[in-house]
Amino acid sequence: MSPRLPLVPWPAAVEQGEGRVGVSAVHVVSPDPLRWTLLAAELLSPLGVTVAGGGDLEVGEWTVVELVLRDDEPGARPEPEAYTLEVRPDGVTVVAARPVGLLHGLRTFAQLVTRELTAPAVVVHDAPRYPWRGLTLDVVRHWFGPDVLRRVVDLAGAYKLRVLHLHLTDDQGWRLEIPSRPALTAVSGGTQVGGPVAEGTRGFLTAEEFRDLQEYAAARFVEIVPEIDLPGHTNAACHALGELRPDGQPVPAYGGIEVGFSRLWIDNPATAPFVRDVLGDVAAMTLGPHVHVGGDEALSLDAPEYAALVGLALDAVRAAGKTPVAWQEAAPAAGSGTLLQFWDPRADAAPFLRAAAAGARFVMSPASRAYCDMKYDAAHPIGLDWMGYVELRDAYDWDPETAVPGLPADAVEGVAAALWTETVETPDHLFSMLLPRLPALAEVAWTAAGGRGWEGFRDRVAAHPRAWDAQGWAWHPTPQVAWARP
Ligand code: TNX
Repeated sequence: MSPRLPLVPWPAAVEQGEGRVGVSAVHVVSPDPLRWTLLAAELLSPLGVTVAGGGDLEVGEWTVVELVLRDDEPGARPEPEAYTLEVRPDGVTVVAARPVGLLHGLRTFAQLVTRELTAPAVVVHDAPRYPWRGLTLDVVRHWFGPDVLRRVVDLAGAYKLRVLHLHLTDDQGWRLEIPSRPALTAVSGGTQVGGPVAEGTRGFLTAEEFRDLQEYAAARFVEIVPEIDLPGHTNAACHALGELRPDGQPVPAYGGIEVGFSRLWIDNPATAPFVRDVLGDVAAMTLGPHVHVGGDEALSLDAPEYAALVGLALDAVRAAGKTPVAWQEAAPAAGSGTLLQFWDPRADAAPFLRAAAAGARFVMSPASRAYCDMKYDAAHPIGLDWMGYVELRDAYDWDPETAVPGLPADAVEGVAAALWTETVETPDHLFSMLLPRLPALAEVAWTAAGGRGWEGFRDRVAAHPRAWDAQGWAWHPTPQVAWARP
């Protein structure tokens, strides 16, 4: 172990070498120079590195960063995201079987660049523990538009996350244009907690903006997973479409932060066409393989009606050719090919064990660890505290395999941080709730339990604010870390 290198998440294997390389100007040599030079510049220019690529190799001051795709390497790791990064006094090489591995290698390299624009000689062999490494972001309670969402993709990517799950519908608003039900955004697109969204903002993603955002994310190997939350959390839908109500009358808009009061009705003839059309439209607009159907906190439904409505949603997603994801409450309706997102550790585990036995897999977001909307401590001005406080060490010091007692380890698909935005009103609020907890959760998801530890993480993350400041990402200086001087 080389605890001095400020790498987060900590790699599978690190061998420190002799000497350093100067990286004030690098020339990227790669299979697709335009694409890789731009990606390298995005990571390295904010640190002060000059990045060039393509054309004839320049001599002199330029350090070569060579990216090599080698899918036939004998003895290559079978893991699809694996990479090898070699930093030598005479240059830098990343080798990977797939493009995502090349980008991971570049991201690791970027974390080695010092203020003096050098990097230490090192060989890193790396691959993640879990494939699902995600962030769940609520853009309903407070609206964050495409520009902020692209910055969130950059942050997620910097810590090698693969999934940005957007919570797009809730009681307070509807944030994605739906071709078959334009009233959803026409009526409920501009409301949020406390009233209307900021003047001059639309309050939702058009189909085109959603596509552009997914393409931006996909170019950085991040999948956008849209969530349409059913059958609870549906006040905005029932505000836009009175037909969803038993009396056919639309409900008023809702700007508070209570949960559990809104719902759909299985015996209303408008319900099934609504669920099928909306999820069919969303699936058709989604580039990635997953669609999240919510299913949480439907507190005013009895179990049979809840199961029928969730079953309808899961079937609609499957019929549209996607893999459904749902919150843990959907466990009784979930089987093989369904992903369940665990969030409330107070719940009885028995339904989760049955769902796992039926073939469901789990994304771990226990609120006591992964909820970045909990306050860091009692004095923190932003956040909720219904699950207590989540200090940095709480976010770090846990194992996804034991999050649900009795769940088989091989039922764990991965880990997702979550940021609900009832009290998160500005981009600075948003980033400072994620930093530094998101890097902690990214390491939980990436690094094997035996390969990491709190003291090491605490010391490594201390050097990261230089990159956060360079990107303009606000962060919370928790006293649990001796932050490097600015
Ligand atoms: C629970 S977590 C919710 C959200 C709230 C969050 C606040 C989950 C699946 N549902 O509706 O925003 O708590 O922490």
